[in-house]
Amino acid sequence: RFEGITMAPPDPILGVSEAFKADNDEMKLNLGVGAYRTEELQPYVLNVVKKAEKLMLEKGENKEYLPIEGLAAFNKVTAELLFGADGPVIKQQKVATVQGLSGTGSLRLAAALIERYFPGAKVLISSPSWGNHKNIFNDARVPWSEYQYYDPKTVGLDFEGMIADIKAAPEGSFILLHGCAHNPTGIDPTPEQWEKIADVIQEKNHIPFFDVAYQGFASGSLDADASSVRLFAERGMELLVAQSYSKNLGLYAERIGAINVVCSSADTAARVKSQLKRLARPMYSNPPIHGARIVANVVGDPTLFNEWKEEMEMMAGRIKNVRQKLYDSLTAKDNSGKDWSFILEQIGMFSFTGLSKSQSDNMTNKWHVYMTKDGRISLAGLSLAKCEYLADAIIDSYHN
Ligand code: PLP
Ligand code: TYF
Repeated sequence: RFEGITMAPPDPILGVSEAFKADNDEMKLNLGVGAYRTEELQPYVLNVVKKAEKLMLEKGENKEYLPIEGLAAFNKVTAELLFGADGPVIKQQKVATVQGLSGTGSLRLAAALIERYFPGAKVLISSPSWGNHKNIFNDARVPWSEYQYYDPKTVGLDFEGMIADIKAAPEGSFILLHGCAHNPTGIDPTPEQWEKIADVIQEKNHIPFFDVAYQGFASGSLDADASSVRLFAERGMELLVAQSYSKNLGLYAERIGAINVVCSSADTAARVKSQLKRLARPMYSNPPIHGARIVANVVGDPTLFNEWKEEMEMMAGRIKNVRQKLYDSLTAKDNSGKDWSFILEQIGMFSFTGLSKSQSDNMTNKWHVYMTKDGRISLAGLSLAKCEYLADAIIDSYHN
């Protein structure tokens, strides 16, 4: 019966951590998975999370089931954080918000909605993108194709290619966009480019579908990191937004996020929400409560909310510091004349180094630096103390 089942390949990102654990070299460095580490390279639980949990314990809250759509207080604050409490779509109640199993589960719910109500519609995914995007749409039986995004020649955005591919997609396609801090490249469109992207999407009657996994974590500002989504929402467009609190609140394992569907009216939003609940029910019945309460408590309390912003700035700041130090070290050590400034232009948790698969293999096999094979490194897993070592590894791998 089960004998015929073959071994599945490891996850290309999470599998890197397993290989890292098995390495006993003292210089080893895990730059694979995108998870924040302190300067001592230890996992970090935010102080506001500990405070919110203490409050929850003191209140003696119960563990009753949540409704299918999740915790009402969470759904309210998560949509407000995204669109702004004064955002027109919030005021007009045009947003259907359902708590999801973090970013991944929320994307999966949106994929199920597309499969059911837009049969045959295609999702366009950036090339490259977060590896799990394709898996999610494959499993939901939603057809997808790619649009040009990364230009290896400039280690920058292929804006012309991106626009051309979005234009060429069948009318009414879903265009998957990273709200900020594009994973894996760290390359985001400029505000002017976002406007042009919105123009083309509107012209073609496409539906923007944002994946927002790094709000506040990319720049340190919740509002700045939501500006792409708000630009589209303020044009009165219908759109989808999946949110995650894995990175910005460090709630990775709590699986807390949401799917937001901006509709043309409050009435439509109510109907869409009812269908999202219908899709969630047979998949997992209802979502977990702990992370939802943490988010609701942190955002709902002005003191905790301010402390959260400070901690986010601290995390974003530490990543910016290692980004700068890595650039400085590469520039000082490398005498080939290569311009490393692309590293400073990228934002968020990752840097796309431009290292090929075999060069990435050299990083791991010779230097014990664990990273994904696409040349992505997580700067969140790097300390100032290790920048020089990493620069040596990168230069050696590049020029060999
Ligand atoms: N989308 C992107 C672009 C990501 O980088 C991630 C990972 O952090 C996610 C979605 C989903 O992560 P999670 O399911 O932990 O919220
Ligand atoms: O890209 C990353 O590293 C993060 C973490 O299945 C992650 O988004 C990686 C793989 C995965 C879930 C999260």
